[in-house]
Amino acid sequence: MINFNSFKSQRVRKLNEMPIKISFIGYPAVGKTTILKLLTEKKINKLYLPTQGLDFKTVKFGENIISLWDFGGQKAYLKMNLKNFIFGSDLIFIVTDSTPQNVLNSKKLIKLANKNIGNESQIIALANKQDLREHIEVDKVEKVLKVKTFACTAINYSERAKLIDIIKNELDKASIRRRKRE
Ligand SMILES: Nc1nc2c(ncn2[C@@H]2O[C@H](COP(=O)(O)OP(=O)(O)O)[C@@H](O)[C@H]2O)c(=O)[nH]1
Ligand SMILES: [Mg+2]
Repeated sequence: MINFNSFKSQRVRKLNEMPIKISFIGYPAVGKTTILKLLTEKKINKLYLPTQGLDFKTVKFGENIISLWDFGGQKAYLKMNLKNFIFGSDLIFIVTDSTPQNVLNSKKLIKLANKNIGNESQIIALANKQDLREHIEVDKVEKVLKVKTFACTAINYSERAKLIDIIKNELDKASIRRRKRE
């Protein structure tokens, strides 16, 4: 069981302020919905149900309300809507399924995201589906994407703690960035 109370002391944002926003961006079927389920629920349905447009979930980490945004879709749709979608994100996760083609395409998403964010947001990548035989190793994915990249296998419930740790660490850094701006 994860102890969300460990987030308590951080007070990244107070409850009456805007919730922390974390966006998950990636092409269809890379695992965004599965990652959100990993963070919010216990049971993961392995059946693939494509997300229409965007999906949104809220979790409470200690005193912090965090909104998780699952934003997928085909290239044209992503391109058109990315700016509005990621607006105000504290963290932006670019999710890739760790196949060569998808990693290259995800690099374009990062470029697009970079054009549309201010210094309030941090872009991080998740190299998902590391369990599959054809996966690219995380350090190679990172070299291509040129943003901090973490390995991930979202269908393994045991990866939940790791993912929560990543988010916790990145939110710490985000709160430092925010304090510096204030
Ligand atoms: N082998 C494997 N399959 C995964 C992993 N993560 C997600 N999937 C599967 O990939 C499919 C698409 O996942 P989904 O989360 O719906 O993708 P989304 O379109 O990005 O939201 C589903 O069948 C998932 O069960 C993973 O780490 N490994
Ligand atoms: Mg989805």
